[in-house]
Amino acid sequence: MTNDDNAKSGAEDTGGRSFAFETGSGGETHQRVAKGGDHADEDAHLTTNQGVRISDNQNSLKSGARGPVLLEDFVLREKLFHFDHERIPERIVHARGSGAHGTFTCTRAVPELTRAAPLQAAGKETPVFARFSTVAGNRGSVDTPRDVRGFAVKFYTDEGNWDLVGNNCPVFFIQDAMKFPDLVHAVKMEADRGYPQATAAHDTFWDFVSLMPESTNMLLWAMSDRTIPRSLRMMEGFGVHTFRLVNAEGKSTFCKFHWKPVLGMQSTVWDEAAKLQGADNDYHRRDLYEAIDRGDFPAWDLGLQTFDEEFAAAQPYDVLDATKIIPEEDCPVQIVGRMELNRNPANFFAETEQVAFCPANVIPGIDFTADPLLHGRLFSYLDTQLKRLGTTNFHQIPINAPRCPMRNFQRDGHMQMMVPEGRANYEPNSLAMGGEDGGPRECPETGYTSFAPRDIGGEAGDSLRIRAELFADHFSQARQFYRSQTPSEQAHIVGAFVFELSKVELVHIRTRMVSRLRNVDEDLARRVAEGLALDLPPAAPAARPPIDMRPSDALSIQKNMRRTLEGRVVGVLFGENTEQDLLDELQDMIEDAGGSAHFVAPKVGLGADGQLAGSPSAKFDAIALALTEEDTAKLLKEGAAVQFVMDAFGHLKAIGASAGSLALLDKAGVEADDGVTGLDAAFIEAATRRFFDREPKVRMLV
Ligand code: HDD
Repeated sequence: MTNDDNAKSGAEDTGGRSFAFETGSGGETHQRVAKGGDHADEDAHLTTNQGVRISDNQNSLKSGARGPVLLEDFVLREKLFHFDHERIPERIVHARGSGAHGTFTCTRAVPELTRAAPLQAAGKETPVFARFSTVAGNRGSVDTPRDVRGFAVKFYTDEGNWDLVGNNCPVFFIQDAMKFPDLVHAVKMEADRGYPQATAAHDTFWDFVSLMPESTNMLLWAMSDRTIPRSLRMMEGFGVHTFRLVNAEGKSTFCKFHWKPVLGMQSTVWDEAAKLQGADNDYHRRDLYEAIDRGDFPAWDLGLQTFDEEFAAAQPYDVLDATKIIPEEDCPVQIVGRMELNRNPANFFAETEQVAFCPANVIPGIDFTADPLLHGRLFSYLDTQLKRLGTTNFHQIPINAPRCPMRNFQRDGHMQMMVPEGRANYEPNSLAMGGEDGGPRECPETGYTSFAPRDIGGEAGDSLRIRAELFADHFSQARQFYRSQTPSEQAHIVGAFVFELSKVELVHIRTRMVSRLRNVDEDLARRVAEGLALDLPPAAPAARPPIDMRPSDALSIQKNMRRTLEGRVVGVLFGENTEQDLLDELQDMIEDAGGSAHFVAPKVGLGADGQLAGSPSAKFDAIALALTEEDTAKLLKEGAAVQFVMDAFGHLKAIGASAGSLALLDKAGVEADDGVTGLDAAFIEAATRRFFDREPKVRMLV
């Protein structure tokens, strides 16, 4: 056998896709991109990392056709060496995430509040990269567990990178960074058994939080529908902490950051989220990617809640306490800009995995307050990148590199990519006087200066391991949150507590948690206890008795939902005998209303986007049954078809049905209501919403 024969026996030639490296266009980030090869192109040859052309990518070098592999095979050794080291440590929290590039456009300049570059002029555009994540699960875990979602945005501003590293809930579990490692240990899989994955529903989490009354407000958020979003595109984001805006005159204003989704907020119901987990591990990642891919760019408005010290001092909570919100009714959110995500990452690892966020990345015009949780974060995020990305030079990775000039005297370190010229690697120096490049100098007028007066909570004082007095009110806002929800949302919160605490094996933990809930709301505690078949325990002692705050409509998802088909998907089930005209008509109606149609059939070859068994209705916002009587008769014997309809009804979705499909509705136990329509305009109208009043028919609510 000749070498040529050998090559042929290894693999078919698939067109020679090879990877040549070139400097990306624009050059600002020195991004290196791989592109497909073309044999005609000189650069298209497969090479080693040393640039040596590879003649055979199928066979290792052997001593004879049946002999051992030779150690001298540098092509094989280099390939395996690189492969063996492809994985880097995952993030200790927020390991599973999805990201996208986009643009932030200022819609209302606020120079009176801040000198931050992106907010100086209406119309000003700033490139961004956003990453959304679950918190507890590992990198390979699923997208739809009940979990808080990370909402991190890197603004590549003219004055440096500004990272707004927030969540989709505006409060946090703990008040002091000292407790973060304990919280994370408790929520992740249990130390001895290595499970459960990606869920808080287990003993150690509830043990910890039931012993930490400060977590109560966040627990209410976590047990609400906020943590089972329908789409990453349909959730709010929050900077959580009180930050400080500083204007050009040095005047400071306190600020909370909000992201409001243009598509409106939308969540799933719990059974739907659980079924999505089985249907598609990548449900949110795919949804984000596909939306951007088809040009349906997700967008959020950036809002500011701004206030002064007088306002802060007048509130019954401490604005430095990250377990508290500032109700929007007391301090309105002013919209100052819009973020649109309009470009998928070209490479998941290079961008979404290697992006490194850090709350300490601020720019002139943005500063910190003395929130003790924030201060721990200012250390932790920089520190973790050394472990994860392996070098202090991680800021040179294209996704992390600023897009404005970056010059200093920091030098060397692992994976140094820059080649600074000359002798100037210290300052002050007078090398310029000798005709050499002396390097950059500090800029007192335009450089970052920390806000000087250390006011609220930041007064210098004795060194004490202590918290401010109002931090001890653990329940007033949890109560406000519960009482601000619709009855259906309250039932979901009760259901979530019952579900999670039912997974807790140690009964004393369940009991302790319910005793805390009595401080929040007696109705909530009683219903959870009933759902657990637990005798109502006495209320836990409260460090500070809760007060009754005014309910806030802004805290409810259902009160703020947008009735629209935009960004929503309708699942259309059809069969062998369905007229193409009907499908075309449905598609037009759905698309005219801003939605998209996903066609499902028992056999994919019928022209469907998905096969029935792999396309449960949990994946869609509404379903249309475009079946003839003959098709329906066959599908009555198909469990997946019956489940398709039963779940859509149970998940409170609109169901549009052709006359021929009615037998399937009956078999699935569908009862007539406003959400069950024909395949007409009424269906399109119904598809813009969920039918929460249907819920008592399909679920035993405690
Ligand atoms: Fe954190 C990652 C959000 C408290 C320490 N955090 C991380 C990410 C988000 C948040 C969105 C993922 C960023 C990405 O996509 O890469 N974290 C929050 C919010 C908090 C918070 C909103 C409370 C208001 N975090 C917090 C504390 C500490 C950390 C108190 C430690 C003292 N967080 C980290 C970390 C991570 C992280 C361990 C893991 C990976 C990373 O930073 O880059 O350093």
